[in-house]
Amino acid sequence: MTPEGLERAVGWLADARRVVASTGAGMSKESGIPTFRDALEGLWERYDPESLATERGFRADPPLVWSWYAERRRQIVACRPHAGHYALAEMDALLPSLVVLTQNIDGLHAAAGSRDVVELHGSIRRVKCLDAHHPFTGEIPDTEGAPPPCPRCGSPLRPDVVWFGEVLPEEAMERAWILAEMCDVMLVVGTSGLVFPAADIPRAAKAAGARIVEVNPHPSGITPVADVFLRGSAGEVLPMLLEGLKRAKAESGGPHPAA
Ligand code: BV8
Repeated sequence: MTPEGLERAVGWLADARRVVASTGAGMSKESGIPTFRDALEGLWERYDPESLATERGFRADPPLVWSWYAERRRQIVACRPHAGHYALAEMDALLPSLVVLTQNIDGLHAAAGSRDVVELHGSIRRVKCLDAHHPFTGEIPDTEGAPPPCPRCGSPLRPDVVWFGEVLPEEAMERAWILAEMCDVMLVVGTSGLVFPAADIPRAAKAAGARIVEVNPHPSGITPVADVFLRGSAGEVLPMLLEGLKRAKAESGGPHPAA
């Protein structure tokens, strides 16, 4: 990452009226949550997430998929946001408008204090039933084996996440496309840009004239449309962007322009 690249990104953020952060699994890696590109470990190493994270996979073996999510949920609820999550949350007060669009299901952006988070792929912290999508309001049973039945209709409970082959939440996607059209800067953090339609959102923002700033230790499917590629991890780069933004706002003196 060059100092010039960082300064250019800070300048765009400081001048922006509307900023959108678009985050993927790499955003949570430093909180201890493996990414999808990381090979599954232990019991799960012989499974492919794309086969487990599907309705077909669940119907074929409900106990296997329910147990996989129970294991991931246990892992995730023990994890905490890292400096990158907190830096993004602190930007809320420095920017006229900041919305976080996340592919992550771990809830760490909200836990760090980000006030406007759109969960494109749902949340592992919620469950619903398979056949009627009745929301389950109790404490999620931390059980292995067969998924518990929905108290309302008896259909097996499943995680309230978007599986491969399932459409994303309509309201979330409508908002995401509008934000992509309207934002001045999109900060794309920790995504390989391989899963759609989420991967199309930065491309839509670019086509609408937004500056694309990418944060990733490696090039990704988004890098070709990035105006600045900040090579590095979320936990190291986002705090640097925050410090630069604080300096720029102090130098400009004035409050940020209304969104
Ligand atoms: C859809 C929730 C319409 C579940 C997830 C066949 C049939 C149906 C659809 C398709 C099909 N073939 C293709 C599709 C489309 C499919 C798709 O895109 N497939 C891909 C594999 C090609 N999409 C869908 O199915 C979507 N729905 O299209 O519906 C439809 C309906 C019916 C029929 C046709 C169409 C639904 C997609 C959502 C799936 N659910 N998650 C769960 O988590 O269990 S996806 C899941 O994987 C994540 O949410 C995330 O979106 C994705 C992983 O991507 P990333 O987040 O980018 O993470 P990844 O591991 O890939 O990369 C990590 C990055 O971080 C790397 O770049 C790395 O360098 C970087 N990194 C590492 N460390 C750090 C870091 N960055 C910063 N800091 C660090 N420290």
